Amino acid sequence: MLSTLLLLTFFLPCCLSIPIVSSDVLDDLNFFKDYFQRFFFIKESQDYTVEDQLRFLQHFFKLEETGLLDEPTRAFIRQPRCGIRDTADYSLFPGRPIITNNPITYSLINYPEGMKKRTVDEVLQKATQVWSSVTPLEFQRVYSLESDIEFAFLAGEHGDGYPFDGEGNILAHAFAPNPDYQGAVHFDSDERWSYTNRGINLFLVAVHELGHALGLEHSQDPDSIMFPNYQYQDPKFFQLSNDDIRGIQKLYH
Ligand code: TQI
Ligand code: CA
Ligand code: ZN
Ligand code: ZN
Repeated sequence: MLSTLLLLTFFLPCCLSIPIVSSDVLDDLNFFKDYFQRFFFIKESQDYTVEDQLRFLQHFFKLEETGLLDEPTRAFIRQPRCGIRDTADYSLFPGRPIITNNPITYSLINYPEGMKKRTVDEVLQKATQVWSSVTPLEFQRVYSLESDIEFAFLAGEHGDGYPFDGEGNILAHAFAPNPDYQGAVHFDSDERWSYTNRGINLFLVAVHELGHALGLEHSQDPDSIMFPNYQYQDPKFFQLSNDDIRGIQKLYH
């Protein structure tokens, strides 16, 4: 029976790349069971003991056949399959540029209309905390022109070749890390910025743009803050997706 299955699985394309449930959520054993079912498509895999399943997988991948969820097996099932595709949806800029200073300093050039200065200050601080909470990074607000990341609210043509476009459409942009230039996050000052669901939520956009400024490109994961679509969610309950965390930790660990 096992050999029939082996044959079947051999004819399956190597990289079906079925997303695996987040490893953090499941313990190793559940992770393995889930992996086995998804990878081998055996509906009746409940009929086999876990030990049989383990031996089967170990045989298939030429690991030592212990029937135990030992370290080599654990490491194996957690690695990206086929070496082609990660389970990740995030992407990085070419050459993987990062900001090498830590703490990273940031400055704020001006404030938007319609929001209290204190709220804006707090929003930016909260946005930096989102990224510092999952990395060794620290952020420090400075009141000088020399900072690693400069935040500003600007309208229309503003001197960097990427003009803003009035209310709507482009909301903001950020420059990928570059050792030769100061990092920057520009917000279109023609948007109605807010800390609520009215207008455009500054916090959500700031988290997204900081992601760019730190080296993340867009993600294909709809739950990611780096997904290229503005979707309001309550900042109070905001959480990075696992994909965001994997992406930023790839750059800063
Ligand atoms: N601004 C784009 C953005 O930041 C500009 C941009 C497109 C960009 N591709 C980029 C910047 C690659 C750096 C690297 O995505 S935007 C959203 C979202 C925008 C969009 O105004 O369209 C957010 C700004 F995700 F909601 F669509 C912020 Cl959060
Ligand atoms: Ca705009
Ligand atoms: Zn700009
Ligand atoms: Zn973006």
